[in-house]
Amino acid sequence: ALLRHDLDTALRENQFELYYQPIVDAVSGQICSVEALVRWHHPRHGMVSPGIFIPIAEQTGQIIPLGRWVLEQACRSLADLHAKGERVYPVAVNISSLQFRRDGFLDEVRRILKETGLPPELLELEMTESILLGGAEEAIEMIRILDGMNITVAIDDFGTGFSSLSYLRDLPIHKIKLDRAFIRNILTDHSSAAIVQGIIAMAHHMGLAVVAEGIEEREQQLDLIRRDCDMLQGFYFARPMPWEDLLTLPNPLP
Ligand code: G
Ligand code: G
Ligand code: MN
Ligand code: NA
Repeated sequence: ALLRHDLDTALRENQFELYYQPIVDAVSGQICSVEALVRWHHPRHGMVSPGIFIPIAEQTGQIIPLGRWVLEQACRSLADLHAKGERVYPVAVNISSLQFRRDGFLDEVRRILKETGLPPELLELEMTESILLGGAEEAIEMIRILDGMNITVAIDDFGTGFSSLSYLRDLPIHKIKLDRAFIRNILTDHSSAAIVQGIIAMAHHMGLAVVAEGIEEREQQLDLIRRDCDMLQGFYFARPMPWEDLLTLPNPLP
C-alpha cells in the first residue's frame, strides 16, 4: 500500500528516469540499438529497482500510466535528438502485457509517433509471450498492425513463458531475446547450451534475429558467436545508463 501510494506520487512528480543499455552486433561489437529501462529515484529510499516496482505497478494497474510515460519519454527524447541531427540508436521499449492488451494501445502508439514525429523505424517494442494469454488471435492481429507501421517487435525473455512454439509461426515478429537464465550457465551446462543452440537454429529458419541477454564475460560472447547468435546485451558490454553516457562509449564495444 505504501509503495502504491508512493508510485502515484512518483507519477505525479516525475521521479522516473530512463536508462539505456546497448545491444551490440555479436561479431563486430557495434551498437545496433538500446533497451530503455525505467529507474525510480525515490525521495527517501533512493534508487528503487524496476524488478520491485514493475510487478507492483502491474498488480495495481499503475503500469498503464507508467508504461505510457515510458513510451512517451523514450519516443520524445529520441525524436528530439533525431531532429537535431544527433547520432541516435533505435530504442527498444518494454511493454507489459496488461498495457498491450488494454483497449487503445495501438491508438496510443500512433498518437505518440504523430505527436513526437519519431520515425517508426527507430522504435522497437519488447513484449513477453504472455501477451498471447487471453486471446492469441487478437494479439497476433495487433502485432500485424505494428509490423505494418514499421515497428519492430521482439519477444522478450524467450523460453521462460508458457511458450507454445506454434505461435512463432503466426507472429510477424522480428527478434527473439533469449532469457539470461539460459546464458548464465551456457559455458557449464550442456542442456542450457543445447536449448540456446536449438532456439537460434529455429529462429534463423524462420527469419528471426536472436538477441542473447545477460552476457557478463568474454567466454560467453565467444560461445554465442560460435552458436551464430546475432546480437548480445549484458554487463560485459555496458550497464544501463543515462543517454548522455551512451555517447561516451567506444563503438564498437569490446
Ligand atoms: O534493469 P532492470 O533491473 O532494469 O529491470 C528489471 C525488470 O524490469 C526487467 O524485467 C525489465 O524488463 C523490467 N522493466 C524495466 N523497465 C521497464 C519498463 O519501462 N516497462 C516494463 N513493463 N518493464 C520494465
Ligand atoms: O526482462 P528484461 O529482459 O527486459 O530485463 C532486462 C534486465 O536485465 C534489466 O534489469 C537489466 O538491468 C538486466 N541485465 C542486463 N544485462 C545484464 C547482465 O549482464 N547481467 C544481469 N544479471 N542482469 C542484466
Ligand atoms: Mn526487455
Ligand atoms: Na529479457
